[in-house]
Amino acid sequence: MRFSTKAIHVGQEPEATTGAVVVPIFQTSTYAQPDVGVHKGHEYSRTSNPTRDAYQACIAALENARHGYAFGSGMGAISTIMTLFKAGDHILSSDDVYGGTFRVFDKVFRNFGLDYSFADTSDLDALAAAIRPETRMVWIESPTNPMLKISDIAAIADLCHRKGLLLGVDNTFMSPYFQRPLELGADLVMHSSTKYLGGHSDVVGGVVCTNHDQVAERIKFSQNAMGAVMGPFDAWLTLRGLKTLALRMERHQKNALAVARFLEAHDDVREVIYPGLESHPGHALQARQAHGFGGMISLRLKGDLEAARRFCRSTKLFFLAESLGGVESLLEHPAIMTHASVPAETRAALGITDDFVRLSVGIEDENDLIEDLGQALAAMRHP
Ligand code: P1T
Repeated sequence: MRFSTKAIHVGQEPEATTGAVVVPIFQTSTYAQPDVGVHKGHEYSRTSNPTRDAYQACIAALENARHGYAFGSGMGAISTIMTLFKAGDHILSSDDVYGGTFRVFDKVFRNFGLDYSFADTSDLDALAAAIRPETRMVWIESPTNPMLKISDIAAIADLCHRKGLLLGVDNTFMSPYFQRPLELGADLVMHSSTKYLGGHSDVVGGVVCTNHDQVAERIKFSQNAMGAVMGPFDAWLTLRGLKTLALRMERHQKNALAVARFLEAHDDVREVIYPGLESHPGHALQARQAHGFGGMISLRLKGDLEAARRFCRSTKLFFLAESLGGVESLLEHPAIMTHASVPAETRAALGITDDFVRLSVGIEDENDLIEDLGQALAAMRHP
């Protein structure tokens, strides 16, 4: 079965008792048992739920994984992955990751004795030099949030496996439609399903997929033991989102390329960062390892913080909001919003400056989006 067919059929047989073609929302916490210790496949919804099972089967199939586990948020998924490790273990992470990812590593799991360091994983030598004897996992985003740096997933997987390390990839920005890290050798793939998988900005969730049976056993155990599970209605919404993932991703990308070209030619924009532009340093690598470039664009404006604020509050179709990957276009100011928990010096070193803005390009008409950005740039220049 191919991608778009899997998205609509895997885990989604007509319901056994009624023939309903849509997987029902099994909004139940528990299941009546015919006898003590005898059950019909489900005992308690933290452990398993039929709606969540259907979604997990589908997303695992889309990532070409044997196992998928759904969580109440992307952070819940990442936190559960951390239970694979013990005090003294070291995790080497991309330096440019979502602010909340940095925060949970730095402010939560360090307190439990896990150690973290951060490197530019788009530079294989820098990554190799940062591996320590205690390193157990390399954790990357590619493209990174928000600088959209591209890391060579297959080369990193190779390096990790030679050294006995796991490679985990946060694939949120690509979705499995454009990039399937397990096929490139990664051991774990994770998503904030709040973004492209759900796709409609109406549900928060996270997911972990793997083909590594021992890792899967432990994630499944921790999913139940820690309990950061996705609820049935949220699983249903996300499964519904998956059905149109392929169509939406194509449109996100088409719109993003049009918007990126418009911004690249605009006098009030200093720099446009979009992996689909030939000017992006990771363009060729992205073209090789992925099936597309996605819908996220970062840009540097010609102006200071006040100018960036004026730009951000002047768009009408692009809502000023955190998050990404929904049908509606969003924009945000990473230094003040999504990456405020990253220390100021680190932000400066990464290039998350006051003039830096991130766009999540939605699936509206590209001409309306371009007009909206054009009028906001005019409002920025002429307050
Ligand atoms: O928000 P949540 O579902 O818990 O997922 C966290 C997360 C993990 N990984 C990446 C790459 C992410 O972008 C996110 C969430 N990001 C935003 C809310 C944002 O605006 O960047």
